[in-house]
Amino acid sequence: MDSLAAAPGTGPATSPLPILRKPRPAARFEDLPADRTLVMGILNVTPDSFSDGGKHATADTAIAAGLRMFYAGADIIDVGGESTRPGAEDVSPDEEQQRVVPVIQALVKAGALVSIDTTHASTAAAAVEAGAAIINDISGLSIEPEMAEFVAAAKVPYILTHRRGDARTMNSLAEYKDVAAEVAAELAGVRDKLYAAGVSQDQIIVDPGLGFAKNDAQNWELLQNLDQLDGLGHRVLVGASRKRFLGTLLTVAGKSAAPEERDGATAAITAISAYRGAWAVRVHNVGPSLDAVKVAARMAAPRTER
Ligand code: PMM
Repeated sequence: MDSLAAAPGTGPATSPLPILRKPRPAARFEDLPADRTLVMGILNVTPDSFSDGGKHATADTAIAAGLRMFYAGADIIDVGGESTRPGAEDVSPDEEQQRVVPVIQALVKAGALVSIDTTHASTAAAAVEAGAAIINDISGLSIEPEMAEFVAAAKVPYILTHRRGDARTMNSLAEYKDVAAEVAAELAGVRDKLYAAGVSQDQIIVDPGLGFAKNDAQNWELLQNLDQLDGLGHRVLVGASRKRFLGTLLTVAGKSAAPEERDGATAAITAISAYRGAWAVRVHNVGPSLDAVKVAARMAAPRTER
């Protein structure tokens, strides 16, 4: 099975599962490096995600892909079972859990730190039970407000992403006078709901939600004004990877670049975000972003004597 060949140093292919390394102690959020920007690898276990849809439709291929990212150096693997692209169909929490739980269990067993990309509190709970250490909710509590109580009780970090509307309506809600100020203010509003539920300040990671109810120009404006998000006083995550505005930027002969052709531009955004002090970036192709983080860290280091 080709997933076995993919993970380096895994020994002979005697097991039907791609997990051949010894289980490692569970990775902990507190042990993540604090001296550089982190790289979160995206693992969509869905038949229809916009940039890698269908590639990881089964648990085995998803586990192999997650292990490849982990062994390549990804700090966090973000596992999602529901497509977030505009117009995507809803997936029931049951089906979502069937997709993600075996994948999370296998990655955690291998020693990876896993986040769960979900808008459903029951899926967040099942994922945490399976070993996930971070909840990544792109709905910003808007689909299931009870997520706030779960996050408070579970005491796990929560990624609060800015979005207006849902996958069906968000494109029509991209109207702002000052996109960075409004995104920061709307995030602060949801953050206050998290506080009211008992979530602590350092549990919250904020994300501008590039592409979620933002047009191309608004995405760039947000990236130019990331410091407005810093002002909220939380860690900041940037998720630009392979998004449409990069395809538009790289248009050749009137043809937008395909998602897999956007990894160079993604790594450039990683370098800039890292240089500006982002806590993490969320990317499909982890290798170039890991290099970009190293470049940014070196650039930011104090000048050495000649
Ligand atoms: N983007 C997508 C999905 N999940 N989560 C966070 N925190 N931030 C994002 O920008 C984000 C996300 C959509 O992209 P994908 O379908 O390629 O995962």
